[in-house]
Amino acid sequence: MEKNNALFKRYEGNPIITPVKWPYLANATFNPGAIKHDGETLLLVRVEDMRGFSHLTIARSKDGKTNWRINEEPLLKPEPSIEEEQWGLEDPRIVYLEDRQQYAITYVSFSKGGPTVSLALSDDFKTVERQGAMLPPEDKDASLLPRKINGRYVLIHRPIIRGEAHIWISFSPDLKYWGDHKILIPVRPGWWDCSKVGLGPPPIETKDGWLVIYHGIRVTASGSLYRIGLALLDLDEPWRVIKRSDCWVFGPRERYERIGDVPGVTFPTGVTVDKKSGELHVYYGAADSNVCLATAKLDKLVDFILNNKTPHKGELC
Ligand code: BMA
Repeated sequence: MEKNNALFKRYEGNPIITPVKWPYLANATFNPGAIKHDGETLLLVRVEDMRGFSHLTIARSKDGKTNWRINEEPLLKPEPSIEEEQWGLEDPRIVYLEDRQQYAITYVSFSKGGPTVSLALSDDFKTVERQGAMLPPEDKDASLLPRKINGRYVLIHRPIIRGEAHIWISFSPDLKYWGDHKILIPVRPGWWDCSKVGLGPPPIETKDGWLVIYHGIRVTASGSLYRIGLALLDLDEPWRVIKRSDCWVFGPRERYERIGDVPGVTFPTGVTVDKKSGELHVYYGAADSNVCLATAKLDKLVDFILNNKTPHKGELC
């Protein structure tokens, strides 16, 4: 039973997208990018094929919950002639870039040097223009901010440096050359997010700052637990973390989060915001198998993070 005061509420129709109902053969459908497009919710779903390689295919729904219409063809599939697309494309994040009036899709691609983050731009989700790898491997979990800050694009991402998996922030004048790299949200030794952290969906702009939903990993005797935390970045200086939640606010609990190809994984990658009601739809991969939905109120999340509240028994997650 979900408590009334839980920050995130699981949709009762979870999972909303499964490989069983996918229009073509797929092993898993999970970790989708999300955005509102043409008055509908558009998910760019990671589809793992029966070779273990992933591609990205569009699913649309009017209410963001039911009646998903799935394209027959991927929007982006690995192109063997491209060096960084040898073993699939994964975990897209989507933003609408205000200055260019284009959608930017950041996704994980795999070169022989390891996973890294690539960028594709699209006007209409019918065609995409690949921009190539943004930074050298190893890198994952990346999103742009939807607008430039002080004339520069902002990328939040998760390189692995010296074996450490912290969230970093980088800047670029042109989406091509990146610099001023800084650690933004480090792992916390001993905590629930001690092993690795990574950005979830694109940060959400609020009057109090950029709300970051991130995943934190603890490696246990029976595998990794992927749970969700919150942070708030300064609006004008997003390299400054104003707040970070002590506790995780969402984590694997339901059967569909505990049973699947990778048990114990909740992995949010997409969010849509209803400006009128302030309701968020957070789309996440459950156990690397299915797409699920959790809803939340934006003002409640911001209030929670600003006051760094401690949950009572049964609350929040
Ligand atoms: C991460 C990514 C995700 C995946 C998660 C859990 O490293 O590869 O795509 O959902 O691991 O397996």
